[in-house]
Amino acid sequence: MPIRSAVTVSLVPAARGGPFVFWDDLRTACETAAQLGFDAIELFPPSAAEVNTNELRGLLDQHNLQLAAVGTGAGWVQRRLILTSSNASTRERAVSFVGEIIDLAGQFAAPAIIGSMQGRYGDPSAEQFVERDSAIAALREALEALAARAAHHAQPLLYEPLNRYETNLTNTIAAGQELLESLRTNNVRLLADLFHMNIEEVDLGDALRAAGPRLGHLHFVDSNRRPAGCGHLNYSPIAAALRDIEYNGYASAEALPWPDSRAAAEQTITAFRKWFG
Ligand code: LER
Ligand code: MN
Repeated sequence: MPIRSAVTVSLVPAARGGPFVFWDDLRTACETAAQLGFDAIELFPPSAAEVNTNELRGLLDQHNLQLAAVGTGAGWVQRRLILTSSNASTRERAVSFVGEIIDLAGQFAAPAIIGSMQGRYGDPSAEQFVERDSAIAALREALEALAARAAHHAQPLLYEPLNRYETNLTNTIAAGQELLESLRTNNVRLLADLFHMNIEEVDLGDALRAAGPRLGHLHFVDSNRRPAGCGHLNYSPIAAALRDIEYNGYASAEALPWPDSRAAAEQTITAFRKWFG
C-alpha cells in the first residue's frame, strides 16, 4: 500500500494561529480536500462531544474521504489538561478527555494522537511534577490505559515527540521509541512531525529509518511550519527513508494555512505527489 495523503482541519477557534490548513468550516475543508485529490482529513476537534458525527460521516462519505487521525491538543489548549499533571484529578480528566476522542476516532477507523496533552515536568505551580521520572511514570500509565482503549477499536494510539519549546518529556524519535519500548503494550505508534524533527534530530532520514515499523503517522510540513516545499527541508532523504521502512501510513499536512488554506492544500498535494506519488 502506498503512502496516503491527508490535510488537517481545526474546529477549535481558540487555536487560531496554529498549524492547521483548514479552519472551522468542515464542509468547505472536505470539499476542497476531495477536489484536490487528498485521501483523508485529520481532525482537531474541541472535544469528542462537540463533533457532530452524523455530519462528519456524511461529509466523509459524500467526498470519499477517510479520517486519518484525530488530535487531542484542545484538551491542553482549551482546558489545560495534561496526562502528566501532578494533580490526580486533573490527570483523570485528561485521560477521560483523550479516551472519549479515541472512541470517537474509533467509530471512523482512525487513531487518536497524544501530542501536547503529554504535558511537561518542572513547574509545580502549573500542576507539573518536579521530577522527570514522576512525569514519565504518569505518562506511561496513561499510555497503557489509552492504548488498551484504542485496541477495542482495532486502532493504535499515536504518540508524538515534540520540540523542546513544547515539552521536556521526549523531543526526539529515539526518545519516543525508548518510552514506547518501556511499555507493556505494543499498541502505541510514533507520530513523526517533520517540523519538530527539524529542530531536534541530527538526521531526519536516519531517525525515520530507526523508527521502522513503530512509525504510525507523519506530519508532513516544512522547517518553518509552512506547507512542504515552502521552507528549507530536503525531502529526498526523508522520502528515501520512508521507502526503506515501507511506511504506508499517512503523510498529513499539519501546516500553517500559508499563504491561505486553499493554496497551502494545493502546495501540499503537489509536494506529496512529487515525493510520494
Ligand atoms: C504540536 O506542536 C503538534 O505538532 C501537534 O501535532 C500536537 O498535538
Ligand atoms: Mn504535529
